[in-house]
Amino acid sequence: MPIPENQQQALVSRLMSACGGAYSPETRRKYYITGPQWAGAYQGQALFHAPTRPEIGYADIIRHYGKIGIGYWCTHDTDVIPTEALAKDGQAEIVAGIKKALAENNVKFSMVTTETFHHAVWAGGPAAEAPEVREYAKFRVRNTVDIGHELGANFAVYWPGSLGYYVQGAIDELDSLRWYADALNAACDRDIETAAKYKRATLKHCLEAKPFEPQAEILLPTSDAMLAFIASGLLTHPEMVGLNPEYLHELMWGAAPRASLARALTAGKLFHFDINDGYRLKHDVDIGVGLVNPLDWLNVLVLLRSHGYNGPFNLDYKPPRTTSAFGVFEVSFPTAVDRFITLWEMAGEVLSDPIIKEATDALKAGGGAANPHDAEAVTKANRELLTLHELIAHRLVQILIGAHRGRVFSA
Ligand code: XLS
Ligand code: MG
Ligand code: MG
Repeated sequence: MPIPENQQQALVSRLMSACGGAYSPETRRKYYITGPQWAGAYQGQALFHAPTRPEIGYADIIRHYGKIGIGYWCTHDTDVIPTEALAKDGQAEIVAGIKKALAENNVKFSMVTTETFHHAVWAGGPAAEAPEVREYAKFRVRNTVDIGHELGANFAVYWPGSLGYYVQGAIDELDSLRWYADALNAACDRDIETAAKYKRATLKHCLEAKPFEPQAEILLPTSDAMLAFIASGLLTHPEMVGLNPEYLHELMWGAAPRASLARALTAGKLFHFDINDGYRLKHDVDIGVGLVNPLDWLNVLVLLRSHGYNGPFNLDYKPPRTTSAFGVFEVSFPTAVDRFITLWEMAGEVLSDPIIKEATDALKAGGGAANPHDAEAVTKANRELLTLHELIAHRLVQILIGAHRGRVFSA
């Protein structure tokens, strides 16, 4: 029987509560979960897709986040401030409006990011040949730092997706990287000044990599490329600059996200983390966290919990275009938050699971070969122990599906 339009929201709400397993807004607020303006405002549009949802302003998005229990909001400089108003009176008015909306809904400001990809001024990238483009880029990142301090941010993010080209040979990659570093240096210098003025700590400046778009070729396509860039000597304050990896952006190029994160942690550069999901070697589909790769996500969170990551988890995903405006805040955001919390708590269970612990300890103890220089003896000493790798993987799946608590299916 067809479901008339005026009964559909009620159906969605009834099935949402039938799903159960939701956390209260108070519980959700205990996690460092941040909600981007652009995720809430996403209307379902893409290169081949017209929007499916109406526009929505920042005050409504902040209100919805507050109600759901997403305790932090973040934005690009131009998500709500028109490009022409940046660093002018118009900006001050909007920033005052944002402050008010945040305070009214008990939502804090976590991060500000400079949009260096959308406006026509960035057609040649944020580090184009023309000096005035580069001066404009400096102006923009300095202004972003100012907005960040004004609103109480702790992080600034930069996604240099337009640092690259469609056709090869016209730009010199070494020049581009040097010029891009100049902009980051301008941001850090401004931050040092502004933080002192506001008597606040400086921001953590986070680079975000994405391998395949929007340029055809990207100069800093992966988090690892960015680690090398940070350590290249081009930055005047490399200690202020780290990474904002995005789960899917690592998966997109075929990486193991957990290994990418491990390399960032090893370098002490995992500052911020964009959470979502998707598929290997595809475009940036930005699906809600845990909908595609929940087991991999569990493993990622085990790694982050074991190594004390305490930065934000930023819901940088796109509510699907099949989800209505009602569904965005009734289904999409609350379920994304709750899957994250569930996986985070499960990761805690993994860390205290006695079977995993004993298996891991046994692997680390090794078999105790009498002569560690004898390949055959070393191999033999560990042969049976190494079966534990598969046993641990099985145990992780059991924890994911609840089988460790005795859940079984009878045939
Ligand atoms: C785009 C990026 C973007 C950054 C911030 O793919 O994920 O949303 O997170 O500019
Ligand atoms: Mg992102
Ligand atoms: Mg993405």
